[in-house]
Amino acid sequence: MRSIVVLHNFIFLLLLLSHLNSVSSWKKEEFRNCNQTPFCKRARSRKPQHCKLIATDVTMDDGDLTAKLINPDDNSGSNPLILSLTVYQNGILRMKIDEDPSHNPPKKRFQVPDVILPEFESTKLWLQRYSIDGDSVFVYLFDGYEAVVRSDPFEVFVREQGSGKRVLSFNSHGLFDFEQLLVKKEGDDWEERFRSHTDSRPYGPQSISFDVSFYGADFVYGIPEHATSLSLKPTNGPGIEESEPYRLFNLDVFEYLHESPFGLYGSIPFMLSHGKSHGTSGFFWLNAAEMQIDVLGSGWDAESSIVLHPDQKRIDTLWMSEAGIVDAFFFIGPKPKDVVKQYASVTGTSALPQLFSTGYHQCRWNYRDEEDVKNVDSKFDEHDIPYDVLWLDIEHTDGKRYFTWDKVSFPNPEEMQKDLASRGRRMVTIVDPHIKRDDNYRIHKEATKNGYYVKDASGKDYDGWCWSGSSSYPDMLNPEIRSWWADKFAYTEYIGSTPSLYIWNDMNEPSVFNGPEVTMPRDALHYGNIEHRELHNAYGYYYHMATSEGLLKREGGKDRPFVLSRAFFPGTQRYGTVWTGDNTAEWEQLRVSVPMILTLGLTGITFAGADVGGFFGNPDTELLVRWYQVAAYLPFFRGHAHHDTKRREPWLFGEHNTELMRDAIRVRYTFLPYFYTLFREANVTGVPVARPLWMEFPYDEATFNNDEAFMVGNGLLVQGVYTQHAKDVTVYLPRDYTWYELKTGTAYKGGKTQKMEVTDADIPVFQRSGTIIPRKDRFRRSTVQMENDPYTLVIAVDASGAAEGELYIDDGKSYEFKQGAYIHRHFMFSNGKLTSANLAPLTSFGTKFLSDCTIERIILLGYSSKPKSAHIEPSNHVADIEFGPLQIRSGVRSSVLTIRKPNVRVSDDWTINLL
Ligand code: NBV
Repeated sequence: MRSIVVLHNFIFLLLLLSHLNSVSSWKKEEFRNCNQTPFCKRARSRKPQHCKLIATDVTMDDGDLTAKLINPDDNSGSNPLILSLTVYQNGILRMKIDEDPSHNPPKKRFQVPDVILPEFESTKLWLQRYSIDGDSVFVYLFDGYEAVVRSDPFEVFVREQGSGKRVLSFNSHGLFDFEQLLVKKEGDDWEERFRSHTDSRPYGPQSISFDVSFYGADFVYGIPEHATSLSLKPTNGPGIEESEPYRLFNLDVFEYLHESPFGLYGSIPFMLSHGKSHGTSGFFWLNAAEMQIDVLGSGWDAESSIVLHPDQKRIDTLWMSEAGIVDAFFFIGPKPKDVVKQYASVTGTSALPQLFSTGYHQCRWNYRDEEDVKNVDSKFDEHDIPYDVLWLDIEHTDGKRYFTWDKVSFPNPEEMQKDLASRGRRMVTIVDPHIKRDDNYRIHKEATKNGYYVKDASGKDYDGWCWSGSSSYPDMLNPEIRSWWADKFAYTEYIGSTPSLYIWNDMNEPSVFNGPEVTMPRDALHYGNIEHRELHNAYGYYYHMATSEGLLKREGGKDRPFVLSRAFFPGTQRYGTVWTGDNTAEWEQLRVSVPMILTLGLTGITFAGADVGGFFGNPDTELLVRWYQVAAYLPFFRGHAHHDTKRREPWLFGEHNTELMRDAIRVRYTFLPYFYTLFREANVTGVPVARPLWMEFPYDEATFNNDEAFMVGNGLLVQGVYTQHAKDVTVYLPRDYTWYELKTGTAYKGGKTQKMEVTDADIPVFQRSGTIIPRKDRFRRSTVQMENDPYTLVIAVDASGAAEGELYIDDGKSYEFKQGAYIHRHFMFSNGKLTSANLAPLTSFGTKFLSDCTIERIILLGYSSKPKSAHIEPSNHVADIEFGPLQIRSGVRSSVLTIRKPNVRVSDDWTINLL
């Protein structure tokens, strides 16, 4: 027995060392490429017109249109497939293709539950009419759009009625293929081997693949998570050598590259296209198995005889998945925001975060002990740097048994949290899904006794290696197990936790050090006899969901959860925040963090960020400062570092650099009212906080491919600086607007690419003409201290002298906003008159949110008249006007027109007349 334990420990040490070896970079050989992945290789080798299916037997069933897909020339006895089309409000077409249950397939293929919103299902339009013309069936979709199912060859497309212009199409190139489940007969060998691992594949090959075409598209975007550009480069076609498809397979990738189509920690099979002629459209495939997606370069089909609407520009793509069913959604747009809203109507909008979590977070692997925590916390105050949350990584636990504390380093966790809370700060601890197989560990005992673990192919509790050594993984697909897990966050269960403690879920791909590709074997088994291969990409989603539900439960549903997750899937936005995992302290990684976060926003997950400074390695000071300056404008803002790196808290690099980092963080706090208003917009509509330029300027081609700059809401344009010793940067300011540089108020005409000087003090940020942005300019220690601070409004007028903006305020933590307890104002400026009008519904029921906050300053940019005073109604008060400082940063002074102390309340209706 003892020798087994010693051997185990030895193996564990080896595995750990191989995982910790930070000098080696990305281990290519640990992960399968397409050629080593039989379903991908097969799909990629198929030629256009491979599919011989025709659609027949069209009927109406339950308000849906159904048809059979059969191959009339096939005598092998293969079964028909069932196709169904459903139409939902706002022009959303859903298409499912699955095996025909009446032919008794060996089991039901996995269809991912718990992602599609029930509210969405209820927007289904009950199809009553369709028309058949020759070979095609027509279904009315939406104002001016229809869906068409062509029988032979089988094809589905969406097009404009009348003009016949196509928007999206499926199987136009005949690459559709659907491998049906098989019953094993003697002699069948379906095993797949990769390195030392064997996948038993008990149902044989079960992959699905098809082509999707986006019409009028100049670029395609989306399908995170990859470290790559915002617009997706072609991966296959003439002149593209040795390319890999974009892989969607949630993996713990050690030291990922800054430019690669390989899969990272999360997967969202949702692609958007944008172009000058159609605008924007989207395609989403709800499927949790490994997926590979090719963007096909023009000319990829040169040898094919199919001539597909040559008058319309188009991007073709190939979608391949190892298992599951076709459950696909077509979004017609036609504007960028329409597509993200359509996607959000299916999978949900992002949860409204607590205000504190929109501030700055300080993390490190690890803050060693309570003393360390105290010191770091007090240094922030000493250096006048605001921050809201201090994080504890895996070393805070008793031997990586989550929900416990290392008794030597953290003897008084409650006191520690209360001490932070006394200054309005929160703490986050890590809770990973690998459960230590230790008979004295309560969680393990309960999970074993109740049969709550994922099973291996033989039916035993799956046992893999992770931080905690030999570990098992709760089967989060099962709602009962999720509920059990959620209960673990009760204060009486998670001893040492307090209401100011929130959670971080790491390693939930799931990461298994000794598993194939550092994850769980595909033939492991979940609740309902679902194979891990069918569920893989959603495991982390269910884990995140259960944790988030735990935080909700512990406060009786009153406190909004904050849970950061590394793995993600469609719907994750409803449960929490995501970060881009283990990046590296390199300039190129700072650069790629921007398109990665923008892509997450486009695909639903707006509350996302990257480790500031880079997780692996030591950033040089300049890189660290630039990273703060860029990340201050991205939705989730957290500094984090690997334990092998040098300490890098903002005060460790000399007074000048401390000042630069302080400024960057303070600017973020200044804009928190604006960020929070945008988070509210994201919560209501699905439109992200950080947006690619083309989302705001969809007609301006110069923006389509730009991923070095981004918009925060519709008002701020942020241009990152991604090179060392930069003296200037090239900035494109979208046309038709004037842009006001944030710190100086200098105006620039849009429509031009220009070189702008930069210093180490900041990166170029501009406010767009026509917008009003709310700020809080007084510097405090954290969001809590800012609560009663007065606001500043910055008005940047457009060519007609007008501007508008919004401000949303609530208690920042509870769900009372759902009962109408919030303030939502609309500010309008025109003809020298600023009005504040209510946007919140006037409810006579529910609670009200009250605020005594006032507006202490109004800054006008680009206003050419020279008024002498500001007359306020209804109070009749007169406020002074002066040419005052543009107070965004200590030391910077620039004269702009300022209305001083209007002192109007944010909750009231008022008008200010400039006279
Ligand atoms: O828990 C330790 C780290 C964590 O700091 C990091 O943020 C995660 O992405 N974790 C990964 C596990 C080990 C990484 C080498």
